[in-house]
Amino acid sequence: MGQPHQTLGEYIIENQKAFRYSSGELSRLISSIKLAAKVVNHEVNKAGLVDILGAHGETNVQGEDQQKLDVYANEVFIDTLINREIVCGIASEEEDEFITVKGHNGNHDNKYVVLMDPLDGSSNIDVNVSVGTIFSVYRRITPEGQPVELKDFLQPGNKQVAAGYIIYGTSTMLVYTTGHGVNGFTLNPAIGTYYLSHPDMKFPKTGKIYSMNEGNYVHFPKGVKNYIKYCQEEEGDRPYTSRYIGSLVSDIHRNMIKGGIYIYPKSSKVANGKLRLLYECNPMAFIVEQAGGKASDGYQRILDIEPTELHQRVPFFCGSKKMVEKAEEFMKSSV
Ligand code: P6P
Repeated sequence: MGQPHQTLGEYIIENQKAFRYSSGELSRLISSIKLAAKVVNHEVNKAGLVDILGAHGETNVQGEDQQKLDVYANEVFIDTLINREIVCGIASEEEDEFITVKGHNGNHDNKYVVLMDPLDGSSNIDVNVSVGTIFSVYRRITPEGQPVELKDFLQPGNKQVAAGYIIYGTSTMLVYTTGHGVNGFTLNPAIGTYYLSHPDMKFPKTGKIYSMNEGNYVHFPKGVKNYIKYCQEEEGDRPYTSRYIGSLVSDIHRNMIKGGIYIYPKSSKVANGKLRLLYECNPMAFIVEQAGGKASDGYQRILDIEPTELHQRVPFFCGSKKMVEKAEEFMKSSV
């Protein structure tokens, strides 16, 4: 448990021994992410003032227009991780294939792989709505000393050793877990230091906010349509409030503080949903479960899904435990 107003650096040192592989490498990894987030935050915060808005003119493996800040954030996180000699491989939403990382002496001895969405919600960049970075960390399963392989990245989410997000909002926060609860650190931009502002974050067991893109209603499966009608009925603590800003990190962060459910289901438009399992759903699911919430694909636990592809998509139901369970009831009763 952190001390009030403890800095992130102090927290990492204090909790270093709590981590299974207490060699200090994971601490150095989190510290490198903390640094990269400050650099990206600096650009995000002045995006309106410099020529860094708008599309980069290329598309990523998802076929999505790459915003300039997407590309910039991707480069900053990759360069920072490589320079810290901790990871043997990196996968990113912005990279078609995984990146093999050698140590400065040309070896492949580093123990961790990182998967990330360097700037999630990028469609919000030009309209000044908060965006985020999501990261997921695993210990490699192939022998140290050999080049990293795809199987090191295709591990189920229940094998993650750390996961977190940075939200570039009205303030910049780093929220992460190493399997011992969830803690939130807020950046003081004046001095470039993160302070423990949200110790031991807990997802409310229930809530009154539902978050999804209802513009896709006609394409949704029957179970989702029935759940939406349930949320809108005049009964008990319902109708609920609809809140959706199209930025996964922001929608889930708000719901983790206030209580709520986020749903991005499969539909007749997107057969497996839109969100990627490895660097969006798994890390958010690890965080949400560590805070007492729940995350599934409408039927099975996200963290138990055996990945088959680097950029595979899954339906995503995530948030307050009782709300996810109710949504799952509708999904199961409408097959
Ligand atoms: P839609 C952003 O592109 C993202 O991956 C998530 O951050 C967000 O929740 C979702 O897609 C928004 O998708 O189809 O509602 O615009």
